[in-house]
Amino acid sequence: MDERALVVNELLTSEGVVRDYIRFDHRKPIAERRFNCDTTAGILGWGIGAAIGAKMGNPDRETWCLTADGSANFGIQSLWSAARYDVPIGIVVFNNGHYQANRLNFARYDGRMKATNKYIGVNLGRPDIGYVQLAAGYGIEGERVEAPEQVAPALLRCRKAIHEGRPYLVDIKITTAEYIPGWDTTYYDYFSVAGMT
Ligand SMILES: Cc1ncc(C[n+]2csc(CCOP(=O)(O)OP(=O)(O)O)c2C)c(N)n1
Ligand SMILES: [Mg+2]
Repeated sequence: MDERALVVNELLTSEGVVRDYIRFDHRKPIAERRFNCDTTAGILGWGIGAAIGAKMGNPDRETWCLTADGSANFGIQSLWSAARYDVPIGIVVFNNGHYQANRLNFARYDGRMKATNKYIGVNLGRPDIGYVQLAAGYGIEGERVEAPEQVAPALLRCRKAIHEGRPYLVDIKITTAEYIPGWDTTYYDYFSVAGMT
């Protein structure tokens, strides 16, 4: 990542990655250093659009959007603007297949979901959202990563694409943060409307 990169971070439970792996030298003015764009509001779905705006305002700066999977899905149509106006941003989806922040909050609430080990509304596994296919639908290149050794080559291809002037999306399957032993993370509140007739 460039020393003056703009990092738009919509990571929720994966946010520690930004603190652990990306350096921000706060002694320098923002114009001269890497900048972490975050929100204090906790609203989701703004990340990709914000990265597009950040890049439009700073065409000379390498720009990355690090977004969680649920959050990406909330604002995925912003890819249209990236495609339409050739906005070369790197989008990295931290895809844990869950609304993990909500699962953790439900666990902390210590109510019926925790007692029954059935957490409703938080497993995003069916359908397994194809972010690469979504990007392709907007004419944006991308790839899915399912093993650790695939991460670095994928990010290098992403960086190459954005330096060549094209947006690029990397969909990385990750494990859930703060996993509690014994958790049934496969359960979800399934019903089929088609099956009701
Ligand atoms: C617009 C909006 N809708 C709903 C929420 C509630 N909410 C907070 S965290 C969260 C789950 C986020 O899931 P994901 O983006 O995949 O991140 P993870 O928790 O898995 O790290 C949701 C739905 C919100 N913050 N903003
Ligand atoms: Mg998630």
